[in-house]
Amino acid sequence: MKKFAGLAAAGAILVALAGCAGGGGGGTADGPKPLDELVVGFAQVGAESGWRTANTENIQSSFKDAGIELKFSDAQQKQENQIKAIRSYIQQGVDYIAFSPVVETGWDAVLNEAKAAGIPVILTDRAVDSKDDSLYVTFLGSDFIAEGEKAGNWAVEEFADKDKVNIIQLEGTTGSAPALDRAEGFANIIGKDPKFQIVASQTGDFTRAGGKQVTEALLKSNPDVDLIFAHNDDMGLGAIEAIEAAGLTPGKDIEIVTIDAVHDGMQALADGKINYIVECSPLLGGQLVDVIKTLNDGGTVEKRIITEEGEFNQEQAIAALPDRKY
Ligand code: GYE
Repeated sequence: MKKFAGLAAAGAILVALAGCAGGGGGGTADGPKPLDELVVGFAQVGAESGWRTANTENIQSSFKDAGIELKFSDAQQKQENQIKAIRSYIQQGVDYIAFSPVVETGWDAVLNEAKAAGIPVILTDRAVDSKDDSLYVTFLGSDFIAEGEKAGNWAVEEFADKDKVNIIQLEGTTGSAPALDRAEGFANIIGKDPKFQIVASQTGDFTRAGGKQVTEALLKSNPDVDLIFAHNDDMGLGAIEAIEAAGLTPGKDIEIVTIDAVHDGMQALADGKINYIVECSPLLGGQLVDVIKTLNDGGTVEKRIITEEGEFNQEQAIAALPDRKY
């Protein structure tokens, strides 16, 4: 297994080369701005999941520790709110804007406004779908296609002896990078063998309530399900409730594979109710602060900074839980 491969390298991906960061930002021709004079605006997606809560806490504490002022907004999973927050950061003349785009498309106009104002934008966690990659300095976050592929590879091994595997897929927020890419990665692997059939696939919007509601409805129309692939732990946790309410045993009658590895998901895995979790780390705050410091010093960063992650089976979850920070 490839667990934790390269984890140590994750913090070392930033490169500081000579040259201009592109756009304005804190660093000026006179040299870097003192950190306590920098102002960063962060437009968060919402508070939809355990992952998001951990991500928000980590970002806020990383900026506090670095002594950099952070303006923070929560868009409640609505793109229009995120666009408003970004516009307000532009008006306030912050030094940098960072955000996690709720969906992939529809950002060019507001990002052009930031560019015109000379404010560098850093994408954290989720990508945008734009032809113009000059609209952001870097995209810092996980490889969601690889995460979907890891879930698919586990399913191939787990069901090696079965002739037919019926799958329900609980999708994340429609149009979001992690929902699109995790579905694609999973399909890349299971699509090679026709014994795997996705009998139903619907969005649960990355929430526990959504996962429960969708699973309840889908189990009624698809009584013969072997596996649920949930795009995050929270929807998997909702699915557990729905499976139990249907008088079945999660983890046995219906197996579950999820992505994230937040505390409640890991507990369910340790309890045998989830069968496997692919890790997606929410701890992006330190890397985001490093990017901003590098740009402030007049350096450049790589256009894509990928977070390295592991995978957990039930024994590994039991071993990892006591030290898990989120
Ligand atoms: O997996 C999910 C959250 O964008 C990677 O968003 C993030 C996803 C995460 O709601 O739990």
